[in-house]
Amino acid sequence: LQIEKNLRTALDHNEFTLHYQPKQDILTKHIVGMEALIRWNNKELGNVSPAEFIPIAEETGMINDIGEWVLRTSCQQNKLWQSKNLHPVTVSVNLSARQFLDPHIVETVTSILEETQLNPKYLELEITENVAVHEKDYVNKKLNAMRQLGIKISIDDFGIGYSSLSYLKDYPIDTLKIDKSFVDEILKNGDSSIVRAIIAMAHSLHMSVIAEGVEVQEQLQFLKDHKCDQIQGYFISKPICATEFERLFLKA
Ligand code: G
Ligand code: G
Ligand code: NA
Ligand code: MN
Repeated sequence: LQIEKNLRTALDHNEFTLHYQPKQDILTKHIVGMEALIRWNNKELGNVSPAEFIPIAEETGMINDIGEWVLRTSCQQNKLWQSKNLHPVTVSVNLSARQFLDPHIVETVTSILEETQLNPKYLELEITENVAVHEKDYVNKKLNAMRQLGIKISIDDFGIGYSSLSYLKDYPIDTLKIDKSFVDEILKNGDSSIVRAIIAMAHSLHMSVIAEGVEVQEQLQFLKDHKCDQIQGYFISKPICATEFERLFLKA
């Protein structure tokens, strides 16, 4: 309740910031993207994890305004870096199911792209499998409208959702993001069959595949041996503020 009350005024009080976590091409080792992750510091509550307040924002509907702020801020930041002639990368933004299902989401993304002048190819939306369980024609229409804008779509936390796999070949999806729980299993000897299966499936569906939660060299090597395209995780970097991201990953 205390969280909900303070969350209502958090946008007006500028209490949110974004952190960015790099995504690395596994072969070239170049940083090719970053995931924007929201952070909240409140005077009364201190730092509150998004794992705690995002579900509340979803239940109360506040996620629409907060999510719009995340989208605008990450597009602005990415455009700013590109204007400074830094190496261009894609920014990935988490979109909760409620945001995806909002009837105005395509217009919102369109106007933010216009407003910030970010080339759409440098924006990716990460949606979860739970979106796929909604009415198929509606989801497909929306994904196609997003694709038409020129942005990319990835499926976050892939493999742990409740949806069937049948949507994968019909929906216009660019990337599968292997859930951390499967990446963890690489270290438990002989239990990496799911990771291998997801990589093979992504490639046979002409999608790219990224592994999240990569923490050690052994996982990276396994993913490289099995032709995973990109990695994200503490092994490369934890999520960091914009200033640090620019200094560490975008400067030559
Ligand atoms: O960054 P961290 O690991 O603390 O994030 C915890 C959870 O919050 C993750 O599931 C992440 O996807 C989610 N999250 C972080 N930022 C955003 C955001 O901007 N929008 C949404 N919908 N979820 C976010
Ligand atoms: O649900 P989603 O995949 O968006 O969650 C992203 C969250 O995972 C972020 O909060 C980020 O802080 C966390 N994260 C990113 N890389 C790692 C990692 O290598 N190990 C662990 N434990 N968490 C990670
Ligand atoms: Na994510
Ligand atoms: Mn995830």
